[in-house]
Amino acid sequence: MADTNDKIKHVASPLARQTLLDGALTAPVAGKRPIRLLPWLQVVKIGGRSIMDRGRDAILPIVDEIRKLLPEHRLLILTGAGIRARHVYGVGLDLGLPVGSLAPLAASEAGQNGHILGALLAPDGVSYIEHPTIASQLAIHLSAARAVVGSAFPPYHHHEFPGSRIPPHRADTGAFLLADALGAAGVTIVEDVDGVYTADPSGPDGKKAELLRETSAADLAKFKGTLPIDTALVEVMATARHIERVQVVNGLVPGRLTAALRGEHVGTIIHTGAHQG
Ligand code: GWN
Ligand code: ATP
Repeated sequence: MADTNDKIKHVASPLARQTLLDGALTAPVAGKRPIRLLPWLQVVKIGGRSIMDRGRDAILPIVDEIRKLLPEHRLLILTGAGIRARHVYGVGLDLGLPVGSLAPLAASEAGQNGHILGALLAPDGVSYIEHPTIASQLAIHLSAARAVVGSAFPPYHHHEFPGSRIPPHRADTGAFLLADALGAAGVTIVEDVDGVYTADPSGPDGKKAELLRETSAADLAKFKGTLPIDTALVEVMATARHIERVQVVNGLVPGRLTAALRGEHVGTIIHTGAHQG
């Protein structure tokens, strides 16, 4: 057989001759900030339990607010899972299902909530788009419409981390991961509380709970007690590449989402680990 090696061109690759496990070796190549793919995009996460489960009283005012925001912003609206996911967790856990089986079951409710919101915004040219479409055709859809709706739940499916029985990467985490990967302009998390409090305002110590107007992922990592956002989001925010802050706002108060998207401080601002420069 003829020796063809001398005809093969060498392709120079800076990472070809070293392990990818040594950060010191990869840093000169991989240490740079990634480009912002959609720097004009605003990501809005709508709570599943906190907003969608409340039905028309909570959903219709938000739909109205989003409709009015369309001329001003280009939006990726992502919905969370709510009560139906909690029910499926209950049934699945009782049966002993692993976390990797529960993750897609819960995720499907986030998608259902997105389909509901997408249907209500259809007269304004807004549609629900699927996870694979978000992954590969978001830009073209946002060229055709001012906003699209999708599921906030990240599709970890059977790859979900087995550290806990309830899937740790839920809708808040999924919305943030997407926004950071896209280099979006901002992330707003819409809940049924004014922001992050020192304790759950609906819990036993609710009367004493104080609103934290401003906090950081580093401080929340040390926070004792419950939060209105996924714990995994706090971890992910620490290593963010683009998104420097997230605002948690009350979607039951008309105008709060609009104000937040205009850059006003109307909820809790959480500073991430990402820095400009
Ligand atoms: O089904 O409501 O997308 O956008 O995580 O996967 O569990 O899927 O397993 O394109 O790919 O239920 O079918 O469902 O919510 O996630 O979608 O209607 O493969 O449009 O088929 O990454 O929507 O769904 O639940 O988001 O969050 O067909 Mo649904 Mo979800 Mo639709 Mo999607 Mo999962 Mo797909 Mo997927 Mo699955
Ligand atoms: P999903 O979209 O995953 O369903 P969600 O965003 O709709 O979630 P929850 O997970 O229910 O909403 O989180 C919001 C709730 O968190 C609030 O209604 C509040 O009672 C509760 N909560 C717990 N701890 C705190 C806290 N420290 N500060 C504010 N709210 C808190």
